[in-house]
Amino acid sequence: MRIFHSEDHRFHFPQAELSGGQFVTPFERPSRVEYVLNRLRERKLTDIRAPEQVDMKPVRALLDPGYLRFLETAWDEWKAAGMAGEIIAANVPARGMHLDRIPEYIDGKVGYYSHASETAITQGTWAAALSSVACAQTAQRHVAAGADSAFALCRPPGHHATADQYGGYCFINNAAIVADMFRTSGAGRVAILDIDFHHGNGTQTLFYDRADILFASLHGAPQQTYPYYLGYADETGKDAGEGANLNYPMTAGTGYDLWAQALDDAIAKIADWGAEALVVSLGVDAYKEDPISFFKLESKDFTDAGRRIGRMKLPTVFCMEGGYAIEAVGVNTVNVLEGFKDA
Ligand code: Q9C
Ligand code: ZN
Repeated sequence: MRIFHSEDHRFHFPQAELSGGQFVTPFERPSRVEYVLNRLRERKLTDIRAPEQVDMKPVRALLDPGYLRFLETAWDEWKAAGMAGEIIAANVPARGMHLDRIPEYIDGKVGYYSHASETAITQGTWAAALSSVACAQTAQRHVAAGADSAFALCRPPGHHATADQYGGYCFINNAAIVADMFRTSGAGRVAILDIDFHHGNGTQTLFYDRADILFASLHGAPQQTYPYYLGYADETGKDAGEGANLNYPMTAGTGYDLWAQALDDAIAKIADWGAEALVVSLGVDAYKEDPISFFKLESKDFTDAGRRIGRMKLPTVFCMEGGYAIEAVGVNTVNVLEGFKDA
């Protein structure tokens, strides 16, 4: 399996994340990628390439132009306004306030274009986010050209980002861009299977009313964990997209038996629906030792999950999402890829 990776992810290395009322070293940190690369090499998965240049056309086709301009210019505006620290949202348009008037001042724009305040924007965030998109896009082109699969080692991750909001460590939704590119490059129906511990609210929202892209997500129940305000089982899609959104929320302590049942159900529904290509939002934070999650998957379970996904025999792009048990992130991620290849 070919792997796409850019060193430019390092441009995004915020110093702080707001967690439990304190600023801590962000869970989503550059070293996560090193653990994945080391494990890939250990397992002789060495076809690791730099991505081609980012193609902004598919990005602009899916995302809000004002949001993209915001991401590109936020740091300069923040500095010009005399702010001393990293960009952290301190205000959001809450219930009863305007969602239709975008503030001019950067502090107001930051809240308008975010859905959570744990995620900092820094000087290099835009460059890193574009390099992450470039990895995903190059993987998509490789598979569209006939390869059976590819792994985009995306960082920063993407599945929490919508057309006009960042948060949950995500800025640009890599997996969504890949799915939409599969449509443009000829696939009639594309499925996105999101196995990250957190609900892929951004991906769901982007495709909620679309009949051509199915979204299925296995995740911690929103009553109990981030992103809290989306991810319930009764969110099934709307208008033409009705029936093309599948949520599998599961409660704290869920182990592989129940999780794999949800996976099998999602896989069967994706096959019945007639997907011609598959995008996997590959987070490994369902792991039992993950510091911010509550499922109980073991490392070998990721191999088994990869095998089940591989049995679908669909052209597949894996996009890296979360996983914060730093040293195990490499093993668990590569286990999915190896299980997939073994299927
Ligand atoms: N006190 C992804 O896995 N909440 N994002 C963190 C820590 C945000 C996860 C809570 C979690 C975001 C891509
Ligand atoms: Zn996650």
